[in-house]
Amino acid sequence: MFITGHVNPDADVIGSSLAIYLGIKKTFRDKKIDICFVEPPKINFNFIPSYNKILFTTKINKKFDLGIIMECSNISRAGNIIDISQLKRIIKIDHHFNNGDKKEIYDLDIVYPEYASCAEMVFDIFNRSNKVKFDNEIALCLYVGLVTDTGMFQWGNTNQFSFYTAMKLLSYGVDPYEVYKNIYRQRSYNSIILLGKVLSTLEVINLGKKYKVGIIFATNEMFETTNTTIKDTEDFVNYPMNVAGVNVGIFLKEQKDGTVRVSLRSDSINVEKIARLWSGGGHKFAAGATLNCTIEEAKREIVRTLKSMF
Ligand SMILES: [Mn+2]
Repeated sequence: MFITGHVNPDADVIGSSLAIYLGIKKTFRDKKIDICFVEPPKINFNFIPSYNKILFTTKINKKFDLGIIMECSNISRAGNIIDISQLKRIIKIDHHFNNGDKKEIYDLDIVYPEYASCAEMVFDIFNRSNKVKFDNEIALCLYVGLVTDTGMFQWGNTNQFSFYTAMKLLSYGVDPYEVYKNIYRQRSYNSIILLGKVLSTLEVINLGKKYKVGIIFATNEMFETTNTTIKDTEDFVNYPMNVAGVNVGIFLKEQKDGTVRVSLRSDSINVEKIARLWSGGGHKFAAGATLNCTIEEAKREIVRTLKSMF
């Protein structure tokens, strides 16, 4: 059996993949499972149980009886780690809207965008199966995905089921403060200095009468002078949203190849639709795209587009 998930893996895809790995390993002891990702995550997830069982590799050549593809709105999001012809059967589990994926390649296509995280989907699947026994390790894997994908139960996707799942997971001994420390209190000194520079670029612009956009950006020069990389900017996009009245937060990152990575957040505007204008995607209130231009041009283009919409 083979498990993989999307490129640039986050805590949800890592945690829910490991929960599946552990759930199946512990239930069917003789099952051989390869859990592989095309690249390592940007932040350290060593504390997630069985994290050391993940193989990070660009290509897998073996064949498998079953492949589970986690959180890929399109199979290409797995980064070509495997060809579907190497998998006899394929299951996909995702809480994002399908993005141009062909349904017929999956034997089971489990996509429910109403779930806040893959972790909750895996919890629900195991819970309904009555076969997999939850324990502290599986619960911790899932809790990590749940807490990060809901922004610590603060984002708009958080719902009753998120809290219900959290309650159940905590009953297996998960310590929320330990998880919080392991995820949110691991910042390097340099990344805080970078944050200061990035925040000083903040600009708030009115869009019509109702909406306000807050924009920040990071240039290659900022990364160089603070000895940081894009990996150090994980949650920067959320900061503009902290300004009173701002409904759209935008973070522009200059990338090494000269393109600009745009992250969009909102609490009231469908930014996924906006990201699509530049062939990007994501969720209704959290999306991203890449623009092939300078930061200044990207900023102008985005503000112009937003102004024309509102
Ligand atoms: Mn997720």
